[in-house]
Amino acid sequence: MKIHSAKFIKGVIGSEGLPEPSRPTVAFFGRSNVGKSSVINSIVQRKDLAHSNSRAGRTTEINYFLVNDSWYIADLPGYGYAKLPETLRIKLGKYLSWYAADMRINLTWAVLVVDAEVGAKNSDRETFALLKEYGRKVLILANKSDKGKRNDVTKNIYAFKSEFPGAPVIRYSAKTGDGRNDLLDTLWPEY
Ligand SMILES: Nc1nc2c(ncn2[C@@H]2O[C@H](COP(=O)(O)OP(=O)(O)OP(=O)(O)O)[C@@H](O)[C@H]2O)c(=O)[nH]1
Ligand SMILES: [Mg+2]
Repeated sequence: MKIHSAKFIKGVIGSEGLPEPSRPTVAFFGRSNVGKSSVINSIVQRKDLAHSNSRAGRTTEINYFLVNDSWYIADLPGYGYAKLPETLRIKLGKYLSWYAADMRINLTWAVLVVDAEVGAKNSDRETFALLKEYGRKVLILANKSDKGKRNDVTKNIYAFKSEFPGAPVIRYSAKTGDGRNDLLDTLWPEY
């Protein structure tokens, strides 16, 4: 898989204004700060296409990117940010549920980014259950595998396989690019 172009299309707020035309889409779900935007940057090998930062819980819109002029990547707002006020947390949960459920969105894959250093949280399990409920194809991306003790990372990745039954699990690091070929071959095998 070779990526020859990637550009920002638009930020979607609310349930209207999805980009037209509808195209095959790979969407990135995950806790705030788990590295969704960094993973997207590592895929397209651009430093700052998707906005990544250390201030968690900021992004509330869905950022759409067009890759190779043919399919979309969607960078979703992160869930599980502890400091988010309750009302916003509920709103965000509803928003992600809508996205998972709306069949106008042609999701070829929902990539659930989890933290390989700390393991899965309840919010990750809930998001997995939500995606499965709507029949979405889910891939578990164990990001930040460059961090922490090697043994702990290996144990966590092993646990992901039983915590997220039926989903492929890929060991990844947005920082080093480890796992990139594996990920691209799984997401876009036809390229
Ligand atoms: N060591 C290491 N750090 C990473 C990795 N991926 C992301 N980070 C760091 O983690 C922090 C959060 O990364 P983001 O890409 O902004 O995370 P996000 O999931 O997009 O966060 P939200 O948009 O707030 O939901 C940044 O400081 C990144 O540099 C990784 O694979 N390894
Ligand atoms: Mg982000």
